Amino acid sequence: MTTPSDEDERGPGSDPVAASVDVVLPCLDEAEALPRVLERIPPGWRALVVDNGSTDGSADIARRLGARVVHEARRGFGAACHAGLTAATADIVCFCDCDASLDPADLVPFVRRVLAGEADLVLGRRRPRSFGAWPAHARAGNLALARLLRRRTGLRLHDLGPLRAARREPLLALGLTDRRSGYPLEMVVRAADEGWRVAEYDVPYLPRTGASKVTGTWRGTWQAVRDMSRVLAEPPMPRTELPALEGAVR
Ligand SMILES: Nc1nc2c(ncn2[C@@H]2O[C@H](COP(=O)(O)OP(=O)(O)O)[C@@H](O)[C@H]2O)c(=O)[nH]1
Ligand SMILES: [Mg+2]
Repeated sequence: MTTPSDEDERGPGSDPVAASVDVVLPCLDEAEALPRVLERIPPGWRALVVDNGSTDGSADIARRLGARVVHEARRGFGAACHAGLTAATADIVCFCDCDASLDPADLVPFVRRVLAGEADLVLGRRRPRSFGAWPAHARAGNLALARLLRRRTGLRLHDLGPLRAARREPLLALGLTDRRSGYPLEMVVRAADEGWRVAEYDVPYLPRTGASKVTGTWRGTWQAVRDMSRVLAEPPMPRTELPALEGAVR
């Protein structure tokens, strides 16, 4: 597990990494946050905004700001993420929420790590910068989940954050099936079952812009708990043939 000490690796002004990178941005009514998120996409990377029937003009704003817009009729965080992954064409695919709580420029060191062949999946550990950035119940739930994940997979992660990077083809080959709130957890569980090296970087977490669709509501939280419990209850998938991997975070 790594905590970056090189602050200058961050920010859109730094060397953007010579690789093809698509950033998948699940979006449900994020008109207010979109401009701030899209202006932080590192130069040369492509933004894929996955719109799930927003009614606030998010899709038009994203298009006007130069993003490619993918439409996904089926509601759900996982449905949006997976539609983005399926539509992506780059070697590396990143994921970032579209609510301005996370900075896509923080993905630069993640991508470097994947390109260097040092990790197969890199996750951002959310570090709140202010009181209220992360509701207490969401934070506690996430910590409990990290413990359950450790028991199930051996991975010692602190968070199951939405800021991520991995290679596109192996990600698709994980065959993720959850299309709701279990998707981020299923990605990590299946990656662990396949012997992927999973790394974690600290990233600042800011109060979101606009209203929460998932953990900021009781219904969203309840659904997330149900979806994630289902993922953890699934028996491990038979491991596919992979080259020997060393240095997994276990
Ligand atoms: N496309 C799509 N995006 C969603 C859906 N639910 C949530 N999102 C997006 O997923 C991201 C995370 O949702 P958010 O409301 O911030 O969840 P929270 O961080 O748990 O409060 C945001 O960018 C949302 O717009 C959905 O059903 N479809
Ligand atoms: Mg959020």
